[in-house]
Amino acid sequence: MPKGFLWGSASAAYQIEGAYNEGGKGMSNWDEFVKIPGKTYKETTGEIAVDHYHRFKEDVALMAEMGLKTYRFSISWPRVFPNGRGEVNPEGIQFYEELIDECIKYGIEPMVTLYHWDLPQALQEEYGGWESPKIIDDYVHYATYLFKRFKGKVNYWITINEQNIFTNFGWMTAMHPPGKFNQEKLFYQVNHHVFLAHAKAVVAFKEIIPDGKIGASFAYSPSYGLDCRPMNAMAKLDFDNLKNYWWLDVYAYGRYPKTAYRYLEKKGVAPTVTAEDAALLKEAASLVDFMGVNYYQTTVVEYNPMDGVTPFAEMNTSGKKGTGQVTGEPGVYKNPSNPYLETTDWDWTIDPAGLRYACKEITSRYDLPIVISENGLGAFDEKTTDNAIHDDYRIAYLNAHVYELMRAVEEGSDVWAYCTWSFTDLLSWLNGYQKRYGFVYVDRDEEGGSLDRYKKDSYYWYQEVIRTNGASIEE
Ligand code: BGP
Repeated sequence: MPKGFLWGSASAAYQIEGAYNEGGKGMSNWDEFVKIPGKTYKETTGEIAVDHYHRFKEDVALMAEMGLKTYRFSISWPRVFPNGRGEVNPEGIQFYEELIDECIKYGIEPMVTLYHWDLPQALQEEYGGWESPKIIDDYVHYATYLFKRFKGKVNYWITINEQNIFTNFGWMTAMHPPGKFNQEKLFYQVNHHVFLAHAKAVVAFKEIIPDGKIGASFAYSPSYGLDCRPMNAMAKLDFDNLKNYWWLDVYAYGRYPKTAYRYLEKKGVAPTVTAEDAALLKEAASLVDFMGVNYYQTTVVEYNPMDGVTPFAEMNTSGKKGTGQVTGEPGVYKNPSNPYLETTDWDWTIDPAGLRYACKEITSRYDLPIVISENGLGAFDEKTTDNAIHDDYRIAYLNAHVYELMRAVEEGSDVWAYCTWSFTDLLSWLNGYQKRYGFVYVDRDEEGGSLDRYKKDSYYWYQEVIRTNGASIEE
């Protein structure tokens, strides 16, 4: 990889910190949502998570020993502003200051995500959170406070994590807070508010830290058309406009894809865009430094008749292979499985070449540098009696993805960073603690555990990848 390449790992506050009611933290939408029976796997919560709040020094020391170049983590908005705005919580901000200083002490570049889904519950209750445009200024106030506070320490910032996912789960499938079902018009309006919050924060950022780097992280599932039947080729085009470019184009170009907008307008669910909004989105798009990409899998696209499948279906959250179902938009597209690819136990396709595809498409469409802000394998891991974890399947997965990433760089993509999901094991939002992603095993399950840390085989493997700057990757 190019000199200075940022080999990293990523996490999110709610999934690792725990200490949900300590240090003056306010409640988040997730603290409340997980109390609703049936929403999470075996009713798991992040109340303790993997206790990173109390063990961050141990975790960062493990990162340093591995040689990690960057650590991407998120700041919990309600830990910093318990009411969403107003007075800052000194203990909350101190925690992040110490975490950042600890990273810097070891030469690990901190990469901060401002919003990884844990919204102050106070704002949810006051005006419906992202449903109200009022959130834009509250988000910008929060972001601006952090830019000023950590200027000179944090160079890489991510405004929003996976806007496409949290809004879809929050307002369409009811699987994330606020748990609303099939509210399509609201879904697009909420997204518009998120775009404006992102854009305003980017503009403010460039005034405060002009030489810093900022972008959003998108959950990018590149699509493959099922075959060359024109109706399937058209379905792929429509899918891309509605499910990928709807977000990517706004971040990079500052505008919605026209044909998708027209389709949604006809359906009566397009967001209202004022001239002022349009100008702000354009301005921010001219200022973003990179496209953040969370890459896990690709999608197949086929035409879906009017009486075909809907966006609503059972999701595999148990790790029992084959329990996921096909979804789609009636009259437009559906996403059947890919017979050429293996899947994980949670039915996610394993497609290393898709990562190269994603990079190349972003490079040719947007010509922006790329930060791979997440990529990894969720798996059942087993700790042996001598405390080893032989996760050769994870090594194979990551090796193949990094190999393809290196090819994307060779083929012209400007990639700055590669963050695996995740460094330690952590809570999966809907899949409990049994779906593990880390290089470091955390001794806990759905019921609890000692929370002790153990290095997996993949820990030593990544250590070598970093030491050789990718030369140890096998073809
Ligand atoms: C992304 C999220 C992460 C993480 C990851 C793995 O969508 O940004 O927070 O959870 O996916 O997903 P899961 O935990 O569902 O396996």
